[in-house]
Amino acid sequence: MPLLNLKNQALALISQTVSGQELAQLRIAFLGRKGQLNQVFKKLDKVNYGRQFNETKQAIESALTERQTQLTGTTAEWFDLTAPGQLPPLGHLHPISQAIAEIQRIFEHLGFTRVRYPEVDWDHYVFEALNMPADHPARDEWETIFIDAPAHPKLGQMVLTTHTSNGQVREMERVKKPPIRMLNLGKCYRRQQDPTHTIMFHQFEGLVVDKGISIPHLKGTLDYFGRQWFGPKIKSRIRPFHFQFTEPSFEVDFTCTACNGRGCRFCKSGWVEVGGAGMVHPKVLSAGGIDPKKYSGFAFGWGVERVLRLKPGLNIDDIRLLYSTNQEFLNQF
Ligand code: FA5
Repeated sequence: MPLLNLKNQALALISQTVSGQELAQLRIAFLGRKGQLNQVFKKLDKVNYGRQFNETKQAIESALTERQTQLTGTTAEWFDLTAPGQLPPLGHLHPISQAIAEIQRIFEHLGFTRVRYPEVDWDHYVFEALNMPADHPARDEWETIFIDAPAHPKLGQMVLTTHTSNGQVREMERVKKPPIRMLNLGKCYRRQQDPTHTIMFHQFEGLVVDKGISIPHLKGTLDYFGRQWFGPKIKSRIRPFHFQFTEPSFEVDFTCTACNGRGCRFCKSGWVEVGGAGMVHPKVLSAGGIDPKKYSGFAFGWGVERVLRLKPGLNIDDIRLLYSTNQEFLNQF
């Protein structure tokens, strides 16, 4: 009976407390070494009341803990000064910006100089000087977006650049005398939209003009880029094609990194195309003021999104994701 009375008394007092301090005092008063529980227990027969003693102690302890939670909302008031702080979320460069920096680094190793030419350029640099005179059917392929502005008397209408090849004649005019080793990397625009095409995309254009430049120089550059970008096992091939501004012209393929060239759902044939290339057409050299009898050159133009989607381990099915605000996708880079 004395233990039961003590328990009831303690629980009643605990339920009336209004602060943590009062609770702490009650804890000492009832459960402390010289507290009431021990005092009462001293006078009792230890063998018969042992179990009841433990039950009383536990009941008072849990009443104290429960009241503590009610009063403060936490079981313990403490603040860990050593806990690491919460970092604010950090952003990073967009995957295309990262790709551009890496492509630039690779070509700088070969002595190429990065240049930038206008995104909105005259018809002359985008078509005319590249051996595509007005009304030439080859112009149809470029899905061009025209600017609604008065035409220049000599340079023609303004267009959003459909390819970075507009930099070829601009670079010849800037450098005037070869050697030229240009990397023109910039935005291009075409009226296209599907999983592998976007209205705005990026191309990187190489142009090398000097004495004695031939196709093996092009193939060597291509292979160097392939090994640096995709890895040492990559293979490349050039296939005959047609561009108005190169002769001969090629399309450039690399082995698919998803299946190592065996052929899969992603590539079908084991090869994936990254862009065009060829030996600079004599008419283009002449348009840039360079004598085609003395000099020759190669050029290539490949898609940044295209080479990025093929990077080992990425295999991006839909490049439109790159220009979405899908954080789950973008945060992976
Ligand atoms: C050209 O644009 C030529 N100017 C390339 C060239 C340069 C040939 C120098 C010879 C000498 P093409 O239209 O095939 O070629 O485009 C080249 C690459 O740009 C494509 O293979 C693809 O990788 C990329 N590309 C083209 N259109 C789009 C698009 N709408 N979205 C994303 N990438 C594109």
